[in-house]
Amino acid sequence: MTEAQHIEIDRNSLPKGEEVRAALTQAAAERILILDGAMGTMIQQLKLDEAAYRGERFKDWHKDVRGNNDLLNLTQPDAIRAIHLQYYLAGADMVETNTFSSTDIVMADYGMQALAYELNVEGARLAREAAQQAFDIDGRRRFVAGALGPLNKTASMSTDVNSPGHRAITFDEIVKGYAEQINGLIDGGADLLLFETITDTLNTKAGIFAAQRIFEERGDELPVMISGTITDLSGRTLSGQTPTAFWYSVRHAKPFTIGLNCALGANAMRAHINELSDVADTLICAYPNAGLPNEFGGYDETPEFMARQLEGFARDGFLNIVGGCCGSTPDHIRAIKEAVSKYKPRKIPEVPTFLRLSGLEPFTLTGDIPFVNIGERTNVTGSARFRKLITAGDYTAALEVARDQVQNGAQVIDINVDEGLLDSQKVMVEFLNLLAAEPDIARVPLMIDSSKFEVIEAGLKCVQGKALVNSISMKEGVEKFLETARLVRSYGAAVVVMAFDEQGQADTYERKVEICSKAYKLLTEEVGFPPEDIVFDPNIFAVATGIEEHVGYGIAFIEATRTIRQTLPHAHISGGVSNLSFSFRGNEPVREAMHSVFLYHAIQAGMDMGIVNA
Ligand code: THG
Repeated sequence: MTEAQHIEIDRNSLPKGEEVRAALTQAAAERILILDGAMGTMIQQLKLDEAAYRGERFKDWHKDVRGNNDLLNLTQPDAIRAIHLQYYLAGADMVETNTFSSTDIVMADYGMQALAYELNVEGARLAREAAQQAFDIDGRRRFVAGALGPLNKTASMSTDVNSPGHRAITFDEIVKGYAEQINGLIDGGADLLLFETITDTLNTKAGIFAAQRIFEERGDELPVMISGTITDLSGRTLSGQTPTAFWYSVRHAKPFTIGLNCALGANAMRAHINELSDVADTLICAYPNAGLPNEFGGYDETPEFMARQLEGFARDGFLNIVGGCCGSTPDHIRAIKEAVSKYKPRKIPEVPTFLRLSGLEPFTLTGDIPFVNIGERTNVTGSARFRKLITAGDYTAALEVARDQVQNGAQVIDINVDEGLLDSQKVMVEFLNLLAAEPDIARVPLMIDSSKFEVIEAGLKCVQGKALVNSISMKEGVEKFLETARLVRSYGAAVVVMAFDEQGQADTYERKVEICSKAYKLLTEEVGFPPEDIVFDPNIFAVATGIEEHVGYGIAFIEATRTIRQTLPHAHISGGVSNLSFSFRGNEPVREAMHSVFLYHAIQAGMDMGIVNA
């Protein structure tokens, strides 16, 4: 039989997330935990031929399957279980399931997309069985980490050199693929999930999105480990992020560990683990390769050598969980365990509560930064030039507008393509995908701006960094507000909240403060939104319009800013500064003078961000 098989699941017997988390947290407080070594290296040593990969069930399969290591969960289960057992007995507290490529997305290479769920169930079951065998031998509890690999397609990079905006896969397709994989892993008895060898952070953000949805559906949240890959000596991920930028992008998953694996040996990985160890307020997990590949594609670091390097990590306090990737074997794991066992595990540092955003590089709004310049020019409603370029489809020149702003000191850029004559959702996606291919622009975090939440959501599905959403509000009621805020959080973004409710935009001091206070309470208490990720916009309106009621608008904003900063801890204040001088359009010197005076007072009152002409 070659079709996907029906699988019986006894859900009551599956691990419970809360119990696993408590047990792991306690163990990790006592010692450095040990992860297993490479599965691929061990499989290679078995020298299995095409017939062995196929087994009886796939003997007539229409494609070659040698090299499809995950298929061995079905065709050579005893061999896979035996490898897991070897690692457990070598000292691993935790092994990774043999499911690195078990999504419909990757399995399509073999025409085996229909097997994805089954591969994961069986992969997790084999590791579970090995954990039981190990327990029967020595009475020690072992854990099963459901391994989710990086995929063979990427959501944030183009595979077509002639078309930098092209994408071979969408965020939604990745969510679907990982969701099926996660359900399989959990049904097979995985204790936790491990996103590993991450080359594209956006793929993993889709994976996190899928995991959260499944945890909610199943009513049980498993610990999640996240392990990126620094591809080479550039010190960046394949998709171009620095380690800290990567951490900021995935921190919303509240991962049990963050760390790195693969690509580099321990020596070359050291500085990057050190960086994560300093910034991450969660456990650190490192599992490097046994050195860099030699000319035959093999790995040369001996167990003793690798163990000595990793001992240095432990001595310097970088480690909570350690293991090996390509080239490592049970002997390596035994030596690593022995080497790190004399050291205390890393203590999770207290990190200050700052707004932390990222593009390819991190942006941290520390107390040393008085004001964040958000570039206003990549907005079709705010720049005639940008509107003309976008409507004409001249994205190359439109990208220059973005680049100019970054060069002129914009620390974030606001992107808005809300134009009545355009399909703004489509344009947002096209523009962001092109922008992602420009490292000198994409290094800064993005503010995704639209009055339509569908456009914002489409934008969030294109950015690997931690973005700012501009904006949400209570103008369509509290329920809609909570719903959009939850979604923003699932995508890992921070949020601008406009002082706007069902009665309209707040124009007085009292209304501004009242609406922002209510929104703050809802976000922090109902949604669990981190207060430092909330940016209030108490509405900058045009002054000196000749209309009597507009006279107090500037002061109302400034005084509301002062009160909000004093009463709503860690929240920020932003606003569209150029709105102020709308009645002087065309008269740049007057506008600039007005903005300077306004900002002078508003910044003193606590305005710490602004959409400005950079
Ligand atoms: N709050 C939030 N988001 C916002 C605003 C806000 N987004 C849009 C806007 N307001 C902020 N952005 C701009 C951008 C440009 C101008 C004003 C606000 C502007 N442009 C010139 C003009 O129209 O005269 C430039 C004209 C041109 O070059 O064509 O003034 O308040 N959250």
